[in-house]
Amino acid sequence: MKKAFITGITGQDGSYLAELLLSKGYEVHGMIRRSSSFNTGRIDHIYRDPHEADTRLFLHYGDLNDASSVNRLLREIHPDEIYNLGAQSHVRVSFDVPEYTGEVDALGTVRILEGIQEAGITTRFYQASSSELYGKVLETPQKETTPFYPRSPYACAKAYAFYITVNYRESYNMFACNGILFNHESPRRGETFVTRKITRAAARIKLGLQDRLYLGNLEAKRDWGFAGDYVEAMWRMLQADHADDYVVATGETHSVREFAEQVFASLGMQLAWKGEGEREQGVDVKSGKTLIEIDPRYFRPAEVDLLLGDATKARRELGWEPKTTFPQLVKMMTDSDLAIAERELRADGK
Ligand code: NDP
Ligand code: GDR
Repeated sequence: MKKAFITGITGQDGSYLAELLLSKGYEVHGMIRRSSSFNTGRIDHIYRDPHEADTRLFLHYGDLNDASSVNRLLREIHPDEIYNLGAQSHVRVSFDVPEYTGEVDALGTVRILEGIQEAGITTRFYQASSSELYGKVLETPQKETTPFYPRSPYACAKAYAFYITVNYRESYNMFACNGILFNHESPRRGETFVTRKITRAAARIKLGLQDRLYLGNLEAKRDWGFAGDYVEAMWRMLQADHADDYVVATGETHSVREFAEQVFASLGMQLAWKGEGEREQGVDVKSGKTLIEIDPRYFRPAEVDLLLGDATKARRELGWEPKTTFPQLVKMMTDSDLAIAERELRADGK
């Protein structure tokens, strides 16, 4: 039985990847952080009591900021595959906590790579690299050969992680890959990322639980895919004959404005836009009510305007293709948040 070790198992991608690896017969070990409140909500449905005979999912306390915990887990688990998904993953927040973001996202990566060396284990390593590396657009669509131009402390930290992964591959002949993943979303997406923020707010507005949604830059364009499809690409990278770096994307781009329009329309609210800049508002055509307002606090000191990925290499060499279309993704997330809002309404006794 193959053993996998996942950092960031409690996050969006970690939960889908753990499901995928368990379905393929792996024994899965995940690093979790001590938290004052429960942080395992995304994996509770696959977790079994460790005393049960056929348990294959094991959780271990650790932290990417704590090299001794990383080293201990690598020595004890001896994984065949390591997926480094753990990160302070919010781009806007990285401007507030730049040093911490560097500690976890950049140095956390070298802690694992060095831990592999120290433990003397042979393993395959996946690094969660990001389309944020492309930042300021130098070429469209972006592919593996497009130069990087990071635009946030998050992206700068991920640039270090990208290059240190390449460096350990070249220096020590380690099987280490970077997946340069474009934005991917799901009903399990964190509530402060823009897609989930929109689907959650639109569902709550529809049911009268909330009046308004406050957003930042509506013009930013992203290549949005489904997280469930993207974890398959991570796994395929580690099954390949040789280690390499791959772009994973859908090849379609949409603006934040367009995403919002589609979500609200799917709930029967057609948006019309009034005003300009920070005064712009999204108004429901039927009722005339203002549903969306701009709040400058959500603007970033430096923005990434346009992301559009070319995943030809992943298709050609890994046989990977996205399965979920943009309208399917919008529907999946909106339906899920509507069901959550309905439960909230019932719990309120309204
Ligand atoms: P999430 O924010 O949903 O999950 C991040 C995970 O990292 C959580 O499990 C979190 O734990 C864990 N974590 C945070 N800090 C630490 C730490 N100090 N030590 C150990 N674990 C830590 O991110 P996603 O699932 O969306 O993304 C997974 C990875 O892929 C991240 O590295 C992200 O930067 C990268 N990425 C994501 C993309 C996307 O569109 N989703 C695109 C490209 C790259 P806790 O639950 O306790 O907070
Ligand atoms: P991103 O995702 O920064 O691309 O990083 P996010 O959903 O946070 O932002 C996407 C775009 O939407 C604009 N935006 C807003 N964003 C947020 N969060 N909240 C708002 O209210 C809002 N209004 C407009 C942003 O300015 C931005 O242009 C994600 C993360 O998962 C990273 O970890 C990952 O590496 C990249 O995707 C690829």
